[in-house]
Amino acid sequence: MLKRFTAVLMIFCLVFVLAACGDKKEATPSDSSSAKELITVGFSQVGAESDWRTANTESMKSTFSEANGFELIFDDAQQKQDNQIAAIRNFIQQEVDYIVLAPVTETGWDTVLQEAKDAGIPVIIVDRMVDVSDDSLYTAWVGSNFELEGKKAAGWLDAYLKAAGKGEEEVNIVDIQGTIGASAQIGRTAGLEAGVAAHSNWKLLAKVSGEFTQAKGQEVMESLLKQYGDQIDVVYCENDNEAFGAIDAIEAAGYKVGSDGDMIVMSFDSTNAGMTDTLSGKITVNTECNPLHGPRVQEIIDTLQKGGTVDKQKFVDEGIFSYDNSVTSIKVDGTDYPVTQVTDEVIKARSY
Ligand code: GYE
Repeated sequence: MLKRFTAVLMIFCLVFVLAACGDKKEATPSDSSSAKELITVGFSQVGAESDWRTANTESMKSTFSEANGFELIFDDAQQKQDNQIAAIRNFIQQEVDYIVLAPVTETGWDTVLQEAKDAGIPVIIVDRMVDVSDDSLYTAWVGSNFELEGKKAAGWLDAYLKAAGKGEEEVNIVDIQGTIGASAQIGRTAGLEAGVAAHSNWKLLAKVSGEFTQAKGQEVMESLLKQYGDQIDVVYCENDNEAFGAIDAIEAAGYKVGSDGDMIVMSFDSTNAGMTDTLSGKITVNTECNPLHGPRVQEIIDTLQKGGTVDKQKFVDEGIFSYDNSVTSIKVDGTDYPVTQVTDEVIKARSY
């Protein structure tokens, strides 16, 4: 009996010693096994075309840091889908734990996302959407309601013109669109077009892509001014950087922007620089698009890690900011949205 007890005790001690060794091993910071515990995320970013994009990249990089338990493999696709497809294939080869994709345009993803699915790697889509034949090719999407953004902007224009006593006047609009085929372009253009369709006195003179960049926004505006000159009343820019370029072109041509000028500029994103131009009145209205998606994507990954289920699609809440207070609220599809007048405090309270 005593013999048996001694044997059990010895086994118990041995297990204890081994367990202690195991603990010690895990606690050693220099041990390479601790690096393996990082969750590897491959992120294919569109590019660096705008202030919004820079803020988005920063949000992703600061969230998916080693300190937070991640190893981030970041790829800048320079606005080219082919580069994004190559990056995803590379992530698959590296056997990352998750693929995060901010797609440049909506279509053309079926094949490569099928490859990721076959490799068993969950794909999270962020910002713009993908248009795929099979929804199971991605796990979740988080981003903005771009069509709602466009409808809000058109709703603001309607209320603004009415408040200025110009509700019945003929209004000539030019649309400097984003990258054609990107969700942000599709939704914002659609929102404006719905507004034009609902107003017999609104005329869309032209719609041309400014590729979401300042340089292209300026170039496009220069040619629109050559073609239409002072017939233009409203310049609808589908992001802040296009608005910066358009404003430069308008001023260089000798026109004044703003509600007391020759034409008003409408914009999207509400980045810090965009809000500064809204405060000065160069941009009359700025519809917000929030780029801080890092923590939102992390929440999805955290839930998946715990074996939980996530929303297939999640929209972000966003505001609308104006230079003056002639419009304080707008109604879109039966819902009221407040319009906030930009002040120094409003800008200071924001982080991008
Ligand atoms: O509005 C623009 C950027 O997809 C929401 O892309 C994003 C858009 C954003 O280049 O500035």
